[in-house]
Amino acid sequence: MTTYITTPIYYVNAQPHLGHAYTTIVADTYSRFRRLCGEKVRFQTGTDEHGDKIVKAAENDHVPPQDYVDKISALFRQTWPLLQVEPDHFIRTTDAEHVAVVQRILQKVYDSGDIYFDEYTGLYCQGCERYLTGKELVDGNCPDHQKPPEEIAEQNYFFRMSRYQQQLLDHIHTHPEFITPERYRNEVLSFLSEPLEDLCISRPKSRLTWGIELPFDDKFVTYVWFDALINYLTGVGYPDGPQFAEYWPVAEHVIAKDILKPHAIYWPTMLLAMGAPLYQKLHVHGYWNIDDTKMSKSIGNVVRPKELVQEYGVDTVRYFLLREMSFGLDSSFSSEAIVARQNADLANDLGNLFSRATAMVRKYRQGKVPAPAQFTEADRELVAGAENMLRDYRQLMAEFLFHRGLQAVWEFVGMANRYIVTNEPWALARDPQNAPRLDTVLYNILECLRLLTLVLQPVMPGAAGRMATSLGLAEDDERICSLDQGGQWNMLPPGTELQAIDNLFPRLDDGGKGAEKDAAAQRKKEKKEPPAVAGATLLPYEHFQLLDLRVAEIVAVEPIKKSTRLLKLTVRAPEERTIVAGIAEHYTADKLIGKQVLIVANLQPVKIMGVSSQGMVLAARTEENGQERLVLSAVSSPVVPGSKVA
Ligand code: ME8
Repeated sequence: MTTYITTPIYYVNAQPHLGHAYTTIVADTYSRFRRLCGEKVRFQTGTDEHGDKIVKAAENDHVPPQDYVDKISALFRQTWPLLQVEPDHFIRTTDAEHVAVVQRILQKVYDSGDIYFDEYTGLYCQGCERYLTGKELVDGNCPDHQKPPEEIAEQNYFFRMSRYQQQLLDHIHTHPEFITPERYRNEVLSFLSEPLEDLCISRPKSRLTWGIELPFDDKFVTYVWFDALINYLTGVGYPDGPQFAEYWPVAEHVIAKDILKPHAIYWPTMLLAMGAPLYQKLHVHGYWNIDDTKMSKSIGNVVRPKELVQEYGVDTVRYFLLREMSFGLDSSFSSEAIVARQNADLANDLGNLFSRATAMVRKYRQGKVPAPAQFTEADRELVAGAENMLRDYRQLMAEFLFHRGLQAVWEFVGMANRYIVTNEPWALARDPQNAPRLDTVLYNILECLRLLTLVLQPVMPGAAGRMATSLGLAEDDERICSLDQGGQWNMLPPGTELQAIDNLFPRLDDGGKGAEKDAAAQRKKEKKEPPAVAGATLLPYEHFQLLDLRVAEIVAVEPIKKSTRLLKLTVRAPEERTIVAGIAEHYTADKLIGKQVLIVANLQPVKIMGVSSQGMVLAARTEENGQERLVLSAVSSPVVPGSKVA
């Protein structure tokens, strides 16, 4: 199997920012994921260097266009290594081979009669570099650039786009995966429900010279979109390079919603006209806003990838962007959000699991991977949890649902943390008779770490490399680089020596700045909208999302010695865990067994009266006749234990 994945080629009229970084990290992660699946991958990005906008930017910079595009294109090229983005090819539309391919295609489409000369009067938006239809305007303005378009009348060449409308519609109907997520497919279908106009594909040299000359009329240059889209073909050696046949039929493009129309309408109709197969998939994502505001130079809130990496480190940046944005929807970036993810998901959940587990192996087994003995039910559950995670991860990452793929991974991180708590290696270590059990428990925890290293490779290649080193594995070891070779249990060779590494994800201290800012923002917000419940603090939705609330079924109840208030509950959610609850004065064991209650499932375990409690049961606290009463939470009809509450 092969994969060809591309990003848009970015305009060189602006320096790389968070939006460019996101799309390119997505494409890089996907290409690494496909490699992890054993596929041959080609990943291409690059720069779009022709057109009005670029000429204006060069003028502002007081340099000739060629010098200007060389400078900004280099900035893009230099940014990707900082983000551990490793494209196989970086294309520029000023590359001689690209110019030749564009001219070849223009001539072909012209010869077949799909390009004609005509006079046109239209509404031209400089920002979009295209004519807008009256329908697209909002209050007379371009909706993206908030400016009225100029009315321009000129003679130009046109591509008979309308001729391919029906063929494109048929293709979209018969290939539901052609444009995803579905909302964008629907947007394109709605656009195609009206007759398509032909596309103006030239600019007279009297107005613009910085472009690719039309091969059949030297008084015109090519419209920048017709030139730019063809980069995807040039990059794989169109029309007869050896890579073209291999990669073009499996091409997948990643873009944001701003350039949906050129990619979903112009591009496939161009391909139909030149007789080339259509690309396979178009993956469309939403926009990053900054603190809920549109990112823009004039507001001065543009986030630069280099600064992000300097502040948070590349692994955190990559993880945050992929985890935080639901692919297809808009998302808001803030430093509070990235710090919260670093501290909760990376430092607490994953980092602690790693340091705790490896420290125990060093302490109890001189830092060597022990050989496992017989598996118990708890071990088999852990293995089943890993298998579920691997299955979900594979499917979700393949579908570009990165945020959900990572959620599945973090559920497994939680499971591994709970496995440590329930199996208490420190207690096993006290009695040499438990040595085989301790070996097994430690081995299983190390296998969790290895599988986490494997699945996190595409997302955080740097951190995964350090995780591999700590497990005593080479960075290119198949057990952490191949889902097929490494995606099973029992792969870590006993006897392997662990290596000491620095703390994987140190907690970020924001010096209280975040808290202060939060409080200030909170006060501002509260002025606008009073809390729903007097005295309650309003939580940002993201904080609520950090809670893992689940339905748990109580399967056993034991009193806790010397306590009149506490009960030790064994619950299934769906795996068994112990929770200590202060409900002994309100419920007897027979009233509790079989009851389904709501729990917080991702609290850090705490020891209460010598019992490790892994979660919290939710209950209402009321007062009756001056007496406190606790009433357990419940669901209105029975559900599968472990069901998520949201
Ligand atoms: O449109 N959030 O180039 P461009 C998320 N040259 N992604 C964003 C973003 C944001 N706020 N802002 C930009 C062009 N992007 C053409 C493309 S392709 C043949 C020609 C990302 O520099 C996103 O991928 O304006 C978007 O589609 C792209 O940058 C636009 O880049």
